[in-house]
Order: sequence, then C-alpha cells, then structure tokens
Amino acid sequence: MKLFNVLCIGGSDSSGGAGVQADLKAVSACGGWGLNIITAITAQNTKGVSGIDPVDPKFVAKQLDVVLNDIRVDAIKTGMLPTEEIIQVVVRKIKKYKLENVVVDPVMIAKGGRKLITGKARQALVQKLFPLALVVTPNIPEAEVLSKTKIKTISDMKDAAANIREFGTANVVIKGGHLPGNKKSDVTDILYNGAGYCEFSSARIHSRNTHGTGCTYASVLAAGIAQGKSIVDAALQAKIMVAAAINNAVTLGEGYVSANVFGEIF
Ligand code: PXL
Repeated sequence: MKLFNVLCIGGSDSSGGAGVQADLKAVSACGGWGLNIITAITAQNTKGVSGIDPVDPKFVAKQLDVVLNDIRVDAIKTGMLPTEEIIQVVVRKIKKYKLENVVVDPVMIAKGGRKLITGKARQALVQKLFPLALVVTPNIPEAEVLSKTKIKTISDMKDAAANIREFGTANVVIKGGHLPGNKKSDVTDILYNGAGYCEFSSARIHSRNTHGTGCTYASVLAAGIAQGKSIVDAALQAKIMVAAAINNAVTLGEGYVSANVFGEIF
C-alpha cells in the first residue's frame, strides 16, 4: 500500500481519547501517516476538561509552514480550533499552499459540556473555513447549532445538511448517534453533496463509550479520501471503524470510557 499522509490540526487531549491523539491513532489504524499541528493543549481526564491553553496563533502558523514546506499532504482534518485568530491562520495556510481534501470536524463542546471554541471563532469557522472544506462532519448537537434547527428525525437531518451546505462546503455528513433511539433502532448518518442524499445505517450500540468518536470518524474519513476513495466509501469505512472502536472502548478512570480504534488488535 502506498503511504499516505493526513495532516491533523487540533487540540491535545491529555487523556488520549480524543483530539490529535485520537486522530493519529485513527490515521495509523488506516495505514497512513499522521502529521500533527497542535492548536491547544487541554488538561483533561475521564471526568472532563479542567483547562484549555490555546497555542499562540503565530506558532500554529509556524508549525504549518514548517510541515507544508517539506512534506506532501494528501488530506487535512481539522478538529478543535479554539480561537478566531487560529482559524484565520489555518484558512490562510490552506489558501497559500492550495490544500485540497479538507475535512472539517466542527468541534464545539466536549463531552462534559466544556466549550472548546469561542463564539467569535464559531462564526469564523462557518464563514471562512467551511467554504474551503470538502466535507464537514457535525454531530446532531453541532448540526442543530449550525443550522439553527431542532433535529428529531432523519428528515430533519436532511434539511439541516442542506442548510449547512449553504455555507459553501461541498459535502455535509451529519452523524446520527445523538438522535434519540431505542435499543432496536438503527443509527443513521446522512451525507449530502448538493445533488442527493446517502444514508448509512447500522445497529445502535448502547454505550456511553463515545469519547473520541467524532475525532476518529473525521480522521478515518480524511484517511480514506487521502487514499483516493470516494467520499461514500470513506464515510462507510469511518462508520465501521467508529462502531468497532466503541465496541472495544477502554476504561481508563472513573468517568467516561474512550473509544479505542486499535481494540481489536489486542
Ligand atoms: O471530541 C472533541 C474534542 C476534540 N479535541 C479535543 C478534545 C475533544 C473532546 O474532549 O478534548 C482536544
């Protein structure tokens, strides 16, 4: 298999379950090489985020320049982009280096409820970064914020996806895990490309072992795109790997349990 590189831009999760740590593991599990641009350091454990220290935007720019001047990048995945200034740097560098295959995970709130991005940054994300994205991958709560709608059904998800696509991104995936469901219900993700919808359904896994699933999903999607897969095939791969990661979740501390993309190996 030809080596492919995915540039993961996001925050560090000291518990190793989400953020760039999850990104690197997901890209590695796909057989790729993960490059990392760190935008923030978080102090967190399984009980939640207790501190966030954004990286100086100038140093985010330096990381990007140093990597991009030397190393070929086949796809990019963005996660936590905590401030407007950092988003502006990322947007500037994507344009400067004419980067394509950009997957934007619009990270907003951590599992415990802690905000990972300022209000102003949210606006910049939507207005400046979304138009450069090949795919954006909100979950239901993020899609509700972005589309300013309430999502209760798959039909609501489709409307929200069309709504979010108006920001200028080529494709929108809304992940269905947060939709209320009973034990027997499926989890359905929606992909919208402006021409039609694709639905990806799988049996619901009843678990609170979901820390890191959003990061893992978007990173596997980016890895698939880096390999030249279609967005549909890459989204399918992402769904399959996230389900396996939830089934193989690890108990690290007293709080939430983390999805584990390498679980099946051990
Ligand atoms: O899952 C979203 C996320 C992204 N990035 C970092 C995080 C989290 C959630 O906790 O800590 C660094």
